Amino acid sequence: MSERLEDIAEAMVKNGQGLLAADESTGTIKKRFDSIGVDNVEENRRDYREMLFRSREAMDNYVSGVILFEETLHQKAADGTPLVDLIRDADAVPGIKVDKGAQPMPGHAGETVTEGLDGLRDRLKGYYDAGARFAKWRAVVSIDETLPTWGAIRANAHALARYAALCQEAGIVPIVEPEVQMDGNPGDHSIERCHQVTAEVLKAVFGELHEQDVKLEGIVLKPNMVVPGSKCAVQPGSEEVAHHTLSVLRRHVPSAVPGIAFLSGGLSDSDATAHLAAMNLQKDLPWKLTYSYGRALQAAALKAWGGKSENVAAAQAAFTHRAKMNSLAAQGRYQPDLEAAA
Ligand code: 5MM
Repeated sequence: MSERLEDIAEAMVKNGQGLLAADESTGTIKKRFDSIGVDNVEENRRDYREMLFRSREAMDNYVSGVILFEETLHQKAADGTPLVDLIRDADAVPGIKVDKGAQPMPGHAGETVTEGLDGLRDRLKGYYDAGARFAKWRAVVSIDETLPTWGAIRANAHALARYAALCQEAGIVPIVEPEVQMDGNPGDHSIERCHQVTAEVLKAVFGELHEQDVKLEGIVLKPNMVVPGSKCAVQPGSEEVAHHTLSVLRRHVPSAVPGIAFLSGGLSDSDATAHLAAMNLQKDLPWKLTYSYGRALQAAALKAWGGKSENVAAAQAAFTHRAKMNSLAAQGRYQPDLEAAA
């Protein structure tokens, strides 16, 4: 594997492949496990993630990299193989979530700022030695009729840029993830409001990246798609989502950025795939458009697994199917009838 930031970033978004976001913190994976009645203990977290990383067809063909939670970066499979080696063996890049979570922002009711900059330079050295070649930091942007405030946008953009600069210094590609929430509170905003807020946020983020001399060729952007809130009465089709999303991205994301890997943000599996496919029908895009999905890649596999070893093959098949559909979407070759055929 090449060590140039540009080459790592290119490898993360290479044609038809995308990222598996498996970096649920211990609290978030508890919610996922609660939904299938599985105890949130280290062994179960290991078994679940090992099951995903041993899905050879998916990992070899559709997954370019995996975002890990710190525990997983250092964890070994049941037979003693480091989980990082399973990822590398599939020619995928191991990555690490380095933020410490979105915390309430003082003086800004209903808004958060992501923490984790203190000591990050030293932590990054350790992550690099453990095999991570990219990192992820997620800023969470609240949205309603009056939020976000400029103060929260600016604080989060500043932190994202400081994180990105530190990553590049350490030889690690930063995934820059500013997430305008789809299923926040109250979550009934229109697609036009999401368009407006996403544009403001990206403008601020790229302004800060520029001011802090972050090399755009060595980042991957992980934004939300431009969609209405999940409780909005009007839910558009994929063509409209693609139109709004591409219009914002074209105005605010420089062409030096090699790739954009969307989050799924609570979209259904099929919507996450269909929206990505609609965008990739455009042929003249300056960046690769792919996926960095957590829920939209894992939900079906999690349900099929249910914590039982006898279900591993079925869960791997479910994961492989979703990864394949999204890979086709990233190439503009997805058709909804492929879902039924499978
Ligand atoms: C996999 O979930 C990630 C970690 O979330 P927590 O820090 O809350 O545990 C999350 O950042 C994820 O990488 C992105 O939101 C994308 O996941 P989705 O499910 O939105 O595609």
